[in-house]
Amino acid sequence: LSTSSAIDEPISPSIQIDHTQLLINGQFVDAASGKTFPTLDPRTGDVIAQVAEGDAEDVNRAVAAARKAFDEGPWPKMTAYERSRIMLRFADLLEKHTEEVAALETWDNGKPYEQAANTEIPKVVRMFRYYAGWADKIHGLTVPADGQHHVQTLHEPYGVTGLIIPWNFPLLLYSWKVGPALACGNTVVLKTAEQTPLSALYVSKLFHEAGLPPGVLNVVSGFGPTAGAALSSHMDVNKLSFTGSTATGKIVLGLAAKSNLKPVTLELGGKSPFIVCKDADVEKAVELAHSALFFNQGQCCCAGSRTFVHESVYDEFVEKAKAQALKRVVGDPFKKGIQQGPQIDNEQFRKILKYIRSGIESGATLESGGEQLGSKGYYIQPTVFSNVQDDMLIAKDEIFGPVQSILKFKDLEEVIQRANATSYGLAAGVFTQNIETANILTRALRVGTVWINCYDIFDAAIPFGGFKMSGQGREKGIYGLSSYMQVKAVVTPLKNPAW
Ligand code: TXE
Repeated sequence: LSTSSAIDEPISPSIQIDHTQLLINGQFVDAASGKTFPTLDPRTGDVIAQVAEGDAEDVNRAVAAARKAFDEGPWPKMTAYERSRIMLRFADLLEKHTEEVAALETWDNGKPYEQAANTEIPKVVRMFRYYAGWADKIHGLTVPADGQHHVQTLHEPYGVTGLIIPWNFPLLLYSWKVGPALACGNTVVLKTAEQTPLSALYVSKLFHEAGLPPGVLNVVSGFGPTAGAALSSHMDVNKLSFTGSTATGKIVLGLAAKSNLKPVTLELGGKSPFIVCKDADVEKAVELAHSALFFNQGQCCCAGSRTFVHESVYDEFVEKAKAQALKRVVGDPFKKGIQQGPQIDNEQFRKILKYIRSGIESGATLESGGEQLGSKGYYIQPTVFSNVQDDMLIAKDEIFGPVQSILKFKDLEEVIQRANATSYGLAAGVFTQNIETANILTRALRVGTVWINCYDIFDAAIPFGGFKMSGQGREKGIYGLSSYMQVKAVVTPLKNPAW
């Protein structure tokens, strides 16, 4: 395993924190209560900055600003082309500031800097360009209804949207929601995760520099039960989109129902099967199963967290998966070549170690890792379990950490039944050289995404979302766009049907 010395001496990121207040109506302001909360460096647990702590009163202020920006314009009243131009200018500015933004993301979240700078921020830029492209291409239909009427549909924005995001991909998920919401002409109140408030404030400032009018995009940092709940139950929010745990998703949906019945898009947890068939390219399957689980410290909703391997290649697979985990480079995420940084916070760190203990106690075979790495911060060794059984907690719950569980299967029917025997249904990986097998599995798996001989392909145009308790609605692509607009039917009598 990588040594812990690199972990004990964190590199100082060369960036200063400029924005820690709430962003309401185009201005950085303190919370009405004057309260702040610390945001922590996952490498050490030390305080990075004190951030304004928004609650219900601040959400009210932000929603009022977003309401005014929607009702009085100029955002929905601008031409779609003008909106698109502002989004494109923002994407250019963001691209120019990739290094600072990636540094903030790494500092606040603990993800490898190279991952943030080379993969995630470019994807955020791409997402805004993608949705900027849609802004002036949103069309209604003319409808050939029975009777003497001209019928058309208008695709209109909802109004004020409330967007609640988690900490695992702070800016990527910002782009998945803010991009389509703004492209359709909505205004936004965004509630960031309490663990990672910094990058959204920084980039939202850039958005205003790109020409975004005040009030169109408001950012409230704060906690779930206060700021998040106030946004979910607000009577003047017209649409809600939430990404986070299934438990909190249920609360948010309940608050939306009890208040004004606002529609809700939910992207929730997962326990995604990664199925390696007997005819798979084992080398490639090992490599991709490894990244499907360990990417982003295992903190992915679609992590391939149940690795099902056919009995004929099982021993070879386990041996290679173990070797791969032992090679994984863990350390200070600001260092070059680092593949894995610390977990987000003490709570997640404790939760993951508890699951590892439960795996050992329930009789799974610990092939590698299993412990904290270093003495500071929230680093965990890349951990691999084999001989995992379906009824073990590590095979049932979302661990959200660097813990791979390998299970053995005998035939297709059996693996389909076991893969589907979960309340989640976010994604699946299928590894086979046989097109028939791929087709059977693809259709049988009750999940929102199937990756065949690949994993974690996240193009802006590809829809993403869950079956069952992994969520409702879709994000990204044209499906994601439709979550942010409603359809109005317009019916006009035809005076002279003969024409
Ligand atoms: O999630 P929460 P947490 C899973 C993962 C993780 C677990 C807990 O298994 O271990 O969830 O993480 C806001 N009303 N995922 O506690 O609570 C909160 O402030 C309104 C999977 O961090 O779901 C934050 O902004 N909002 C997931 C957001 O919800 C509330 C990503 C997510 O927090 C609220 C993250 C409330 N009552 C965790 N309570 C994924 N799908 O990728 C909290 N929030």
